Amino acid sequence: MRTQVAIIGAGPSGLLLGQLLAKAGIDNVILERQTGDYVLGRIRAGILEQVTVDLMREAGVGERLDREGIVHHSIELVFSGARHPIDVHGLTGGKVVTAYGQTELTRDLMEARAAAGLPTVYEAADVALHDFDGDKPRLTYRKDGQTHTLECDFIAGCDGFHGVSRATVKDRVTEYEKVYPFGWLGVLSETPPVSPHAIVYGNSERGFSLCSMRSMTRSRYYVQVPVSDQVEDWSDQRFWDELKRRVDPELAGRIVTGPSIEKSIAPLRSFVAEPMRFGRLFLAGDAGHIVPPTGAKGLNLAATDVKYLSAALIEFLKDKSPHGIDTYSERCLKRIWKAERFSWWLTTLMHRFPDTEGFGQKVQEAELDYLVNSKALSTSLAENYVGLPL
Ligand code: RFL
Ligand code: PHB
Repeated sequence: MRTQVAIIGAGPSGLLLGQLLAKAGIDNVILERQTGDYVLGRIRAGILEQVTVDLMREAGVGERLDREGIVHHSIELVFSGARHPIDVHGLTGGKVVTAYGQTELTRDLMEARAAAGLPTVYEAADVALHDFDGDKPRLTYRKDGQTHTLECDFIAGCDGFHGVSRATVKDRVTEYEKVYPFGWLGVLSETPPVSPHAIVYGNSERGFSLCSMRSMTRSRYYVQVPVSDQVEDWSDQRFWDELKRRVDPELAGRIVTGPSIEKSIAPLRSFVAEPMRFGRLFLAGDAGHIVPPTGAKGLNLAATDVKYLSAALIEFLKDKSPHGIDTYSERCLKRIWKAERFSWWLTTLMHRFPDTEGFGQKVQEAELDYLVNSKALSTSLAENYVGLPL
């Protein structure tokens, strides 16, 4: 088999890239290790920046997102037992974020890909990358007991943090990493969100909490837990009790509880691999970088990588201009490090760190009090939250 761009991974990065390339008349094949259902079963992000929404529209898959996505004009911060709104819309001259689940975005992209007859090989095992330093790269993989070869002009490594792409160039990357001493326990429930107009981020002596949503009837909540905790340690009842203890009493009284339809623990990590280009191999999305979810930046960064990468590949394959691919890594990393900084800062401000104890808590509360009363710091939070300009 031969294609122009071989894409590894059918997560948001790989699917969005495939769609943008196909729209420009560039053929591509996606190899995905898992089944489509497995990919759709992973509950992850929920908040989209305007650039991500615009990119979905540009890819021709914005219709349901425009219809069902819920626009948020503000976020709320809870600390010291009281809630404080941050008017993101007002502070950024009219910018907003949109609540729309990663599952839905992935489903829209998968359906559009299938409808356009674009090839995706699910359950492709042992994907291996070859000859990407020359101009005839290829991938090999196993499927149905046979080994297959996919020849291509370029390889896009969109295979997430645990993928094979970055692992293949491990001795050529510089890795920057910070692992946090806690994780997020997330619960999805078929209950109306506690705050349909804002995402609520909470700092408390018991640890971080987050009240988010997927729709007017579906909620997503998180609490900070020790990394050593197992999902089995957390009954639904224990989760709801803990969440209510971490927010102000008025909000706690409004939380509608119900059975969890998904419950999982995610570790928190900041990670950047530099560079993001190796000859004719490019890393995009979680394959190249991870942010802790506190700033809601992971999927949005993946989308901007893909925006730059699709433009660069189109420029090269259509106009023979190497400028885009030559500057891809540098352009992405500039934006990535700003999002890394923001995600690290918000994580540090909002979570309970085992080693700083009471002193750390007091300093956080002082900074939060300063933040909600300072237009300068509130504006900084707001403009980072909606996404810095490209
Ligand atoms: P993905 O989604 O991990 O997809 C990679 C795909 O590659 C496949 N794969 C392989 N395929 C073939 N061969 C191999 N050897 C392969 N190895 C892996 C995998 O099966 C998979 O299908 O990466 P991608 O596409 O770069 O997308 C990144 C996003 O998924 C991620 O950044 C976000 O989910 C992060 N994130 C959030 N981002 C936001 O922008 N806003 C949010 O509100 C937000 N909330 C979150 C989040 C992530 C979370 N978790 C669980 C980490 C909340 C949470 C709890
Ligand atoms: C989510 O809805 O899953 C979500 C929202 C905001 C975040 C992280 C996750 O910062």
